[in-house]
Amino acid sequence: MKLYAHPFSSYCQKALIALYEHQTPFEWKLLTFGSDELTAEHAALWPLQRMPVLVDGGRTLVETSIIIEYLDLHYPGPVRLIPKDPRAALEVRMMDRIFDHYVMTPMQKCVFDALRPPERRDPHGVEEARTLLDKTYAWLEGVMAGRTWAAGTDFSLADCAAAPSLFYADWVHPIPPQHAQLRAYRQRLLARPSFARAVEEARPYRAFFPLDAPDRD
Ligand SMILES: N[C@@H](CCC(=O)N[C@@H](CS)C(=O)NCC(=O)O)C(=O)O
Repeated sequence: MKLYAHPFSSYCQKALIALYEHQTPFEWKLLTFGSDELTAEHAALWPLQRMPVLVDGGRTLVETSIIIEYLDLHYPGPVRLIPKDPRAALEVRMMDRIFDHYVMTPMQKCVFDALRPPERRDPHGVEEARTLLDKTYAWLEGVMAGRTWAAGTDFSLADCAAAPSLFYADWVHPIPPQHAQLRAYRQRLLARPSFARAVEEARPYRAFFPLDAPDRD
């Protein structure tokens, strides 16, 4: 299997966590500035040019949630990321969607806005993104009060989505101290070996973060 990805990308980390949890070997196709040949391969595989893309033999997979479903189905490892019980799987998929749409998306809005030239920034959109993060943090605080992992007692697809989204969201819009449950969950994610490995692999790229990367984590 080949993974077209970059270690500092939040969605790439989501897929990497699954690969590391499953202990699935794969070949890195590192998409960096100047990797013109790989960039062209990536664009040919996925014209929308979003990362990551997984290639397994003749099959091309895009969208991290689907990539992780595919890995769980075809390369199951010691940890099952989608529960066998369809009712439990529904909760996992719901939490995965919530982290992607309501944490990852507003977090990316703040980051990508900071990459724009000053005259092309969108302060209103960024303010909306920050308001959405506040609402999501408050909701998650209540949900995580009774849970170890995003969907309950077992680590799952939802935690693969939660880890990079909360990691970077806390950098751009800190989780307030009163949300102790959510902050503790973020710390549990950071201590999980699969995510800790992804964070370490991304550390050399922190200088590229367009907002201040805090000197922690
Ligand atoms: N829904 C997609 C999102 C992928 C995505 O947005 N990836 C970002 C990197 S974190 C990307 O490729 N951005 C490039 C761009 O927006 O042009 C997934 O789950 O894979």
